[in-house]
Amino acid sequence: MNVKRLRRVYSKAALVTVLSSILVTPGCLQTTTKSFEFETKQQRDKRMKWWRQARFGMFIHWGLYAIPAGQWKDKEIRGIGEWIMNNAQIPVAEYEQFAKQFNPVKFDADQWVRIAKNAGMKYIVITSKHHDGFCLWDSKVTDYDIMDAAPFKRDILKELSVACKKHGIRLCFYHSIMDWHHPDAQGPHYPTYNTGRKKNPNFSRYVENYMKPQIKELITNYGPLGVLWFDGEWIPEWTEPQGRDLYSFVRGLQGDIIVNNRVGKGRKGMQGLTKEGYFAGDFGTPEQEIPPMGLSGVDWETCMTMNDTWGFKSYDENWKSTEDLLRKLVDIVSKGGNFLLNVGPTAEGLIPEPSVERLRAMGEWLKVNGESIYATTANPIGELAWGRCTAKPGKLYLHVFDWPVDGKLEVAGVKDKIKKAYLLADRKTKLSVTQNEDTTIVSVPYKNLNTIDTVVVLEI
Ligand code: H79
Repeated sequence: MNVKRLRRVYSKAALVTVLSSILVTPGCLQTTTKSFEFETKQQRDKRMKWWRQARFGMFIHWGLYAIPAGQWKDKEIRGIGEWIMNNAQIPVAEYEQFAKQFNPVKFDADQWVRIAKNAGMKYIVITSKHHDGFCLWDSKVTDYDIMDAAPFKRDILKELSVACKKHGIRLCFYHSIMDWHHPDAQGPHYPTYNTGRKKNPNFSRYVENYMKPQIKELITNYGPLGVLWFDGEWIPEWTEPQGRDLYSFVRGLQGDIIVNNRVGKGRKGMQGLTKEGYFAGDFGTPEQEIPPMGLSGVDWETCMTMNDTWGFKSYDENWKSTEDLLRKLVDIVSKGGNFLLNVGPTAEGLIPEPSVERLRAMGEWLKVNGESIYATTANPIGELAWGRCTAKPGKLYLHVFDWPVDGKLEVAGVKDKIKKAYLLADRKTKLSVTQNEDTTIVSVPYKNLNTIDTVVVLEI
């Protein structure tokens, strides 16, 4: 949220507080959905608390597109796998046929959640419905879902909600506003569903009679949810007032839910942060990128793929290394953001092995160094040539990517007196520190404990 919007919300909050004390009893105020937009900073901080502490989540893109897996009529289709219906210009009636083949017998919700948990992830965002319109839960307003159209006949989201509760992971849903299947949405825009120009005149009927009832099902039958993560909001049919209305609708169904900024029209392209002015949504959503600098007082989350697709593609082997992924997590957290890292399970229901391996390795590092990630805040001391910095009250965590060959770690920008220094992975060994006006030198062992990121803790 930007400063202007904050001010506006505060002044509205003050006004509502005054009015409500005059006009209505506190009990009545809670029943109006509109009041949610007028929360105080304290109320907002309370609502955002778990999310700001979590820092690391799993994105899951799963749906019918896992069946073609990037291939259509013996041709490899360029682009992200979950866009194949649009990119290969597949007619609705033909794409629907995939539903009859969707039988992911190896799907094990408990195992997926354990993979996320062992990776050190605190929440899962799964595609309840992507742009192709196919629904992974038993929806009462359509037959185009896992229970009615597919042989699998198991409610995937229900099984995940049970497993998430069991393992203490927050369940969240990605939900596409754009819908290439629905006749009142982008279905008739075939052959290019994502035209950017055509408008379906019946779109508000889709919103009121289909999308909102579905969102109500998701929140009431699968909640409480952590986040509703909207997408596909760039279609010309969607407007900011509709976004605000949807935001209020969602918060009205679950007061403490968190909603991303793609609910309305506030996002700045793929950089994802929210534009100046009054826009709905609680956090910015950079996609496949990390903002170049820290952004204090702004909530944001970078979402990213491990290879070059969100939905499974059988021939995409362009995996980022564990080193790259882990340093990206640290870079994001040092700038005050969250990292939502994607997996694209196969049509059989398996998370690809290269993803599992990388997640396991990230989890191992986090088991030792998690204190320097969870519930930390952005770097308070300025850029560091050899790595990154995260902070907690009384502590600085120096994430050393490039270990000093001479054993002298130079740290500029520390104003406070350092009381104690040690490696997070070896708390017993005290490190000696010499402190001048602007530069601090920490004497570290000649060899690092971890070649990807060894964390030095300074207690101040
Ligand atoms: O679900 C994954 C992708 O399928 C989806 N978002 C992630 C999380 C995605 N949708 N679109 N894209 C990725 C790329 C398309 C970007 C564009 Fe635009 C849409 C270019 C023009 C319209 C958004 C709005 C970016 C710039 C303006």
